[in-house]
Amino acid sequence: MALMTEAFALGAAPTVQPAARLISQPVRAAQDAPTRGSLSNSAAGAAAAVVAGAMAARRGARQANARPRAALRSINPDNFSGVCEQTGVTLNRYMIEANRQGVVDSDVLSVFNSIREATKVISKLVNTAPLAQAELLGLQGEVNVQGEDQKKLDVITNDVLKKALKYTGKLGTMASEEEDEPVSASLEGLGSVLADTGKYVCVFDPLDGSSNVDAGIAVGTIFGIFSEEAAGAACDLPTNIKDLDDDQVSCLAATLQPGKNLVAAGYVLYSCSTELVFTIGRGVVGFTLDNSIGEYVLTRPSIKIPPRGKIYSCNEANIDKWDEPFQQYIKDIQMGKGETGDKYSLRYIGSMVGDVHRTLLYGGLFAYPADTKNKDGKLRLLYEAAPMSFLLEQAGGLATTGHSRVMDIPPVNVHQRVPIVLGSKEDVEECKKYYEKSEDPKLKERCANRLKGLVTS
Ligand code: AHM
Ligand code: MG
Repeated sequence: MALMTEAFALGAAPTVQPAARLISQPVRAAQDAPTRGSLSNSAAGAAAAVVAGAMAARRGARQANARPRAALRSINPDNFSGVCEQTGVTLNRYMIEANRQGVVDSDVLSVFNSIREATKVISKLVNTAPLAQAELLGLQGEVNVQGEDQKKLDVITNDVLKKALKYTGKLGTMASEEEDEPVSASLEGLGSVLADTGKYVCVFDPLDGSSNVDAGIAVGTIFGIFSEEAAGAACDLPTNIKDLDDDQVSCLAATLQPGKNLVAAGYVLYSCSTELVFTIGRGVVGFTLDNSIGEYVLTRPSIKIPPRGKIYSCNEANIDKWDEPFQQYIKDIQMGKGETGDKYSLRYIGSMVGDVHRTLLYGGLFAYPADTKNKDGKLRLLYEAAPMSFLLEQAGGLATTGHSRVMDIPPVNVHQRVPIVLGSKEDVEECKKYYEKSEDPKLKERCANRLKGLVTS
């Protein structure tokens, strides 16, 4: 659930929806830009220089600690020496081993420590919300930029995660579904702790699926970690950002990265048990929170999604509004007319984390496609679709918009939406064929534009 009162857009396409109130001038200026990326005029050149300067200053301060990225290597818990027979492999132990093997640096280790502690608190809050009643349940009274009601737990969990991440001292920037714009450490009171040390960008949705939370139904936290260094090369700058101040510019440049730049990503599912599932680019692992010792314990050392499933998961109430290829695909697998000849079953919670978790373990497909009302679907690229796509790919699955790999799409807006179809490799490939056959020129154009960094809604 998002709380923002406005999207923080960069260089939108001519057809972009107007959305400017709070951040006003800088954002409007950026939205007025006809396209992004080319930096051909002098204003753009000056803006680029500002960005480059801000980024370089941050990078320069960190140069001494820079370490080369480790060679690909999987972490095998069977090789850990001296694992406690009582606790098994805790998350802390696992990450320390990953650090020893050079798979993650100590900064990522610190960020994971924060996520671990914050999500334990969120798990407790979600579990005890019915007992706390008015303190934790119900609406906060605000409406976000998408016109959605803000839940009390959205606000509280965002705060828990944000503070935990800030105090690591290892993040330069963070972006949350619950914030209007990326939060640079130096823009807020805690800045002095972070400003000179941060080299990672954390994106997160603290309480995804929160419309379910008052009913005690599964919800989750989604997170992704980018390296700020990678932004310099990959972040295509807008043509008109001269009105942004240096911190804002630096934040945006560091935050708007495609999913393929992710260093780590994962989710925590708050359900019958609390499950932390993540990737650090070496496959996918799953931990379960053992409340008796207050630790995440390794329960799934290597998660691989089955290559085929028999379940599809999407809000079928929208079927008449979906893009035609997705409508046809679903109709076919419902009736056993797909490649396998099996009739697929529908399972849908309406909490992405819960639906993706089941898809990951049982196989099949989860989707939130575009529809006539939401031309880019509902789910957010940066902190929902991209982290989940990284995770699914690392588990042997696929994630696509129907047309392109989600991980390849360059975000131009922190809260940009994207259609998504993810799951078992063969199921997603089958679905993709329906899109490839489509002759709809508008659909093709929308899909192609996304890859070029042009958003249409
Ligand atoms: P939220 O971030 O505001 O909670 O919205 C995201 C959620 C996803 O968890 C879920 O997949 C989707 O919204 C469900 O939407 P719908 O109710 O339209 O099916
Ligand atoms: Mg969400």
